[in-house]
Amino acid sequence: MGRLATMPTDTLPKALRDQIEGLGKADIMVGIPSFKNASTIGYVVRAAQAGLVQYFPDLHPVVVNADAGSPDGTQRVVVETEPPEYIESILLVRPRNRLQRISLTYPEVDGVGGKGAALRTIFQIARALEVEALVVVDSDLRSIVPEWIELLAGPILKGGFDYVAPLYSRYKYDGTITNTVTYPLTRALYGLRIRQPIGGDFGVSGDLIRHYLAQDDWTADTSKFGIDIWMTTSAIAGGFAVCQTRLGAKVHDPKDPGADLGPMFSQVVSTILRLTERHAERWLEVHGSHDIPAYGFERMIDPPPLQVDTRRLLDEFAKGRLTVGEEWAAALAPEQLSAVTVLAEAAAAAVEEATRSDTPTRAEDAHFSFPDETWARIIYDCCVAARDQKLPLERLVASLIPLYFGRVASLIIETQALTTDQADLSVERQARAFELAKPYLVDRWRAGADAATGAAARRSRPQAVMSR
Ligand SMILES: Nc1nc2c(ncn2[C@@H]2O[C@H](COP(=O)(O)OP(=O)(O)OP(=O)(O)O)[C@@H](O)[C@H]2O)c(=O)[nH]1
Ligand SMILES: [Mg+2]
Repeated sequence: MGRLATMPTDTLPKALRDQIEGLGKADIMVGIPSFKNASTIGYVVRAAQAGLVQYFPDLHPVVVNADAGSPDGTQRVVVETEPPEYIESILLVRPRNRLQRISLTYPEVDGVGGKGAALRTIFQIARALEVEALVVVDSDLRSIVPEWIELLAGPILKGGFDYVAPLYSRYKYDGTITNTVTYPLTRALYGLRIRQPIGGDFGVSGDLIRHYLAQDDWTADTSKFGIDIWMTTSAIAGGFAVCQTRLGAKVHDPKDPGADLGPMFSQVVSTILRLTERHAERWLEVHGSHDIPAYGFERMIDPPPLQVDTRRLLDEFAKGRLTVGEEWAAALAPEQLSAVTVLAEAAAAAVEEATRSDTPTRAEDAHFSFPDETWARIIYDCCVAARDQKLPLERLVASLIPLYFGRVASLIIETQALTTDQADLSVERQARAFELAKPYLVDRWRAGADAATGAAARRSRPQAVMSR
């Protein structure tokens, strides 16, 4: 395999490179990042194998699991899952090439491990094997079926697309980081209505993989959960052809935003703010938004419900006044700061009502509403504050978490009696609010940039005088 010697896989450890060399060539790859997913990954591997065998019997397929070194036997499950021959026998398909499958422990990137580090290894392997299409799927999926592989790779292999984002129905309280930040912000900034920019299940072309590996903006957050928004934004900013594919319902390990999603929010939002600054030239001139091509049959499936502790969300928001009030004052424009102060008071009152011993009111029934426009402007204030380095990015984003909790609580209160489809209308309404408020962002962005240039000019003036 002399071919591989020239491939830039050199940041991979030698043992890994040997393993990759043993794989030879591949046209299509499914990459599965994992961390303690022993109970669910076997099903994902079987579905991926079945999809490759059934829909791409003429290609050279490979399945790669990049695991964090999970102590629960995740990797053992992967290598012990029924082999491709089993799939061939149950599907009655005779593929032209034998499917290969490996599970490896991925190396950290600059000392940081996480989903993004796992995906970086997956990209490196995909590049070394010169695959035409890479499909990435999460290892905690319950609703994946073999067809997902076709739906995610088809637009690349048959339609000439480079990036395929998932389109699925998620329970109305699932995907709250997507619904409140990444969807409306990506849509308003770049003008593309990508409904699930951090869904976790993607198709990527060989060209885009090479582009990813050539970027020089990898950070610790990208090595963790910042990876999904980094992939989507880098594809858009790089001018790659992006589409969506209809996968049905997303069912996976449930997460309660108030309890589980703080760190993920920080990693995702730090990344999107950083990229907003980096790609300002790509979005400053964009007005409005448009749909992007969607692929696949529309199915009607209802995802199962998810329990969320609304009282806790309101409480965390109210407590933000004490814990991060100073950061709010530094990051937010005066109108947003006073709106937030009033809202946090209301949240505190709702929590008190909900904990009363005599006639408690459920937190879901509280009169509490966090307006779309206030939320959109808060996010825009944070974009500007991050660019101006008003605070270290970590502190800025940490102070946004209680506000996100307040915003999510408001959406839950508003949509509790609605179906998932109906609740989606609130997310669409909010996305339009982001578009309508975009001139506010552009004005602040340009004014700040002028001020920065002016300040730089003023700083350099005395020198000019001296040198004269
Ligand atoms: N390799 C690796 N994979 C990870 C790590 N943490 C999470 N993952 C994988 O990343 C995927 C997504 O993680 P989840 O915890 O399901 O994230 P989620 O909150 O469901 O995110 P969404 O599905 O985007 O809503 C899963 O396949 C995890 O196994 C990690 O530290 N290392
Ligand atoms: Mg998940």
